[in-house]
Amino acid sequence: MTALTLTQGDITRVSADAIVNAANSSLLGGGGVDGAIHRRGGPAILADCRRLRAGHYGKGLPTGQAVATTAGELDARWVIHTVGPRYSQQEDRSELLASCYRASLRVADELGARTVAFPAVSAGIYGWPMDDAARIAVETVRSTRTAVEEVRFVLFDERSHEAFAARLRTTSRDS
Ligand code: AR6
Repeated sequence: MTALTLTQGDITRVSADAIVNAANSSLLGGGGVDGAIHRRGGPAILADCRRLRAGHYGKGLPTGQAVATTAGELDARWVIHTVGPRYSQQEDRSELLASCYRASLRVADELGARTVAFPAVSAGIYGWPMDDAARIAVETVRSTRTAVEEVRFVLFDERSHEAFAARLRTTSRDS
């Protein structure tokens, strides 16, 4: 069974087999956690992303999908880039957000990653309400079959850490 753990802090300081990036379709960097990962991980990550754009992902990485690159100078073997949906009040995009977690774990399994660190995908610049983002993250990881032994949610601040902690307390293991 996969252990779900929580840490408050900067995901670029975490040690894990794979660190998940809340990227955008371009794969060419941005703000938030994406900017932090490229800054601390160094240019090797962007070089890999450019290769992906020149090859299979010429049109970019679609929302809800995931792809791996080197982790550069981060304390990890891979960065798994996933593209979360922008929050919309008009349209329910929860399935796309759940897909980010499933697709990232699928890539992690393909790589043989045993420990994977996730940020709160879509809950920053893409505007997803934190409590709902936490619910989708926890429910999806709990219900996904994976060989990953530990999924660690790394939350930047106390408020997001508490949202995930509350969700871990209330979501039953077999949901
Ligand atoms: N470690 C952990 N969590 C972080 C860090 C960090 N170093 N930095 C920010 N967060 P966001 P999104 C939290 O905006 O909403 C980028 O420009 C942050 O507080 O990084 O999926 C991309 O290129 C929030 O709770 O990602 C896309 O264009 C969570 O990580 C767009 O932003 C996600 O916030 C993606 O937006």
